Amino acid sequence: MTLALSKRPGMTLFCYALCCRCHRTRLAVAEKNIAIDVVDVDDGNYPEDLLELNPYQMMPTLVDRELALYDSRLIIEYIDERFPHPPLMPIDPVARAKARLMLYRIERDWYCAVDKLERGEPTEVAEARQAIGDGLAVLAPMFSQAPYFMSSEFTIIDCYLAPLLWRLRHYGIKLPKSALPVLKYAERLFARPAFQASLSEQERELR
Ligand SMILES: N[C@@H](CCC(=O)N[C@@H](CS)C(=O)NCC(=O)O)C(=O)O
Repeated sequence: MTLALSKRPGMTLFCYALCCRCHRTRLAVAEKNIAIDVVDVDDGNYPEDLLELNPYQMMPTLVDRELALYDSRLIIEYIDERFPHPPLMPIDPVARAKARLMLYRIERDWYCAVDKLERGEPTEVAEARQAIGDGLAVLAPMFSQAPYFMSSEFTIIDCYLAPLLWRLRHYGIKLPKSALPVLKYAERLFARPAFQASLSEQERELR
């Protein structure tokens, strides 16, 4: 007998093992170092009541007692507000707006390209590979200005970038030599204990 979701004692995050939006959510949770049950629902292995709680049947989905939350961005923002330390969002309103704009751009330009890499026609796949590679190369100088993306501390933007960078080789994206700062930045992210803790077994095997 499975436990009804709303009766689960703590928080549960339902994820796919290889989805990069699930990965960014697992990473935010790992950075907060909170006790949370992460459940893989690959192969349509959803608990029945999850289907009732999430009309879109998309992962990730977070269940925290009576709250069922879907959409990785909403989940990450909720986790950041419920567990404020260490903060993932800047405090100042202008800096927060800039961070949100950057998240919007990463989602629109790169995560949507990842969707095409995973499910698109061959021409779309080639275009998506090119878009991510060129985009990272253009931004390369920004990755050497601070240990994290434009910040001395790890932020929500790093949560979004890390899953993409972990998958570059898997997606066949080669960066030019001029993008070396991006690769160095990626190694700094991958070395974080929280990043290592965020990886599913299948993700670990991607590299
Ligand atoms: N905007 C949503 C999109 C989530 C999404 O597209 N999830 C995919 C996996 S990457 C999904 O669950 N697709 C339905 C399915 O595979 O059954 C988010 O950021 O969480």
